[in-house]
Amino acid sequence: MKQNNWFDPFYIQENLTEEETQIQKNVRDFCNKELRPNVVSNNLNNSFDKELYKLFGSIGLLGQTVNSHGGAGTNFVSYGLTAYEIEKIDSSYRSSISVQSSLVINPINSFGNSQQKDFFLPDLISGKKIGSFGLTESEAGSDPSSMQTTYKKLSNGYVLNGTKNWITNAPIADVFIIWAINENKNIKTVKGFILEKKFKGLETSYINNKSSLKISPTGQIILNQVNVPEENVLPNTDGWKSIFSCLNKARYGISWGVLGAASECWLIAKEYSENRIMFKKPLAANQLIQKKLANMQSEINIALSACLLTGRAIDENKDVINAISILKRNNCKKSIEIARNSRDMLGANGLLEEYHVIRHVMNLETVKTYEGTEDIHALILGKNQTNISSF
Ligand code: TGC
Ligand code: FAD
Repeated sequence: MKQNNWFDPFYIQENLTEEETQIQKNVRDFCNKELRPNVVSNNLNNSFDKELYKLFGSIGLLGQTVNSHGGAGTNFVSYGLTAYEIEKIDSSYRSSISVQSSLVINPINSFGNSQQKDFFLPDLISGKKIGSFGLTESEAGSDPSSMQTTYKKLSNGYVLNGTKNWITNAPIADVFIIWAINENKNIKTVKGFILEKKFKGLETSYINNKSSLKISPTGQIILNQVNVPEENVLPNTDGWKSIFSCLNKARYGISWGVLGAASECWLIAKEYSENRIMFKKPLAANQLIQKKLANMQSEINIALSACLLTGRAIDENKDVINAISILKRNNCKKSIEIARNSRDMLGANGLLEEYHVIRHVMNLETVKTYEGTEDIHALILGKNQTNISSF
């Protein structure tokens, strides 16, 4: 009988297809070669090189589940494994891929017409163009239905006004998916628009001084009387459902991704505690330390198993709306706990950037917040269980 492995007790690797295993290995090799060497200095300098998008595109990491316009056409388990490997390095890089794939390429592919797909998808999938997704506003975070960004119908298109806040890639994007409501508040429709950087009246700004997700550029999108031609409206959206369907895909990727960050922290803490001598023996010889390691091993592996089951269900076209809220909520919560405990096990050294753990702790504060906070996902699950909305 094969000996049970402490790192993979539930035989997750054996439950992957050859193609999934190969994709995971390719992404891991890419990350170690291209991302890992500079991650500490990039984080310290808030530095993101836009050219990275072309590299992501060149190995099929953008819109990877799309099987046209240059997309790799992989399944959703492979997309999850990609997020897991990338977030081992830094949540910012996973965010770059999540936003471009789930929140920009996906809505154009799902709700766009063939001209829009032919025009926008090849450049977004190859990484020649960078995308952003504008839903949140200063007064509309957990409750996006309170948004104030409006569209007004003109004879030959629309005019948009408003400000989107806390938007990943806003300062560096070429393409902006913008969600807006009718300026006539009696008409309750929300529409999606594809804007381009060159549109008159569209401006962006950086949010400076973030202590978290520092490599990822975040900012505002300011829309001042922006004229948007009819051909830039996403024609096949179904109101809020369409917006949430994009979030579902991003939340699924995040659920795998945070386990990558947690896994890194776990292994760093394990190695450190095996080598650090205190009270004349390795830290790892103490029961309290071993309990922490056991908790990390358990939470990560249980969560990974649930991610794999969910990925398989998505690939079988099943509704996974509850699974995604459970995973987004649980995996972020457990991952930040693991990162904080790892930081604690490294003592003062855990505060140093070069040990990587403190960066993951800080990043996970963002990941826990965006795409529905822990409590918002609890309320979504509560609503679905009881049929009573608390919102
Ligand atoms: P509610 O009445 O619940 O729903 C309105 C309509 O939408 C449907 N729906 C969904 N459909 C598909 N998937 C889902 N997950 C869905 N959730 C809801 C629902 O059935 C309904 O359809 P219908 O036909 O009955 O009209 O709407 P609500 O206003 O009560 O919603 C409340 C709530 C809390 C669920 C929602 O507003 C929410 O999820 N808030 C969290 C906001 C959020 O996640 N924002 C994310 C912004 S993007 C971002 O953060 C990107 S970070 C990316 C990165 O850098 O990685
Ligand atoms: P709030 O909604 O003000 O919530 C504050 C607190 O109140 C939270 O703890 C929340 O759980 C709690 N709360 C809220 N409502 C309730 C309730 N009914 N009951 C109990 N507790 C409640 N958005 C985009 O559209 N596109 C992006 O690309 C994007 N990128 C982001 C990148 C970063 C780095 C960050 C930090 C955010 C990003 N966001 C983006 C925005 C993100 O989705 C929002 O921050 C998130 O939805 C939470 O909204 P908020 O910050 O306004 O918090």
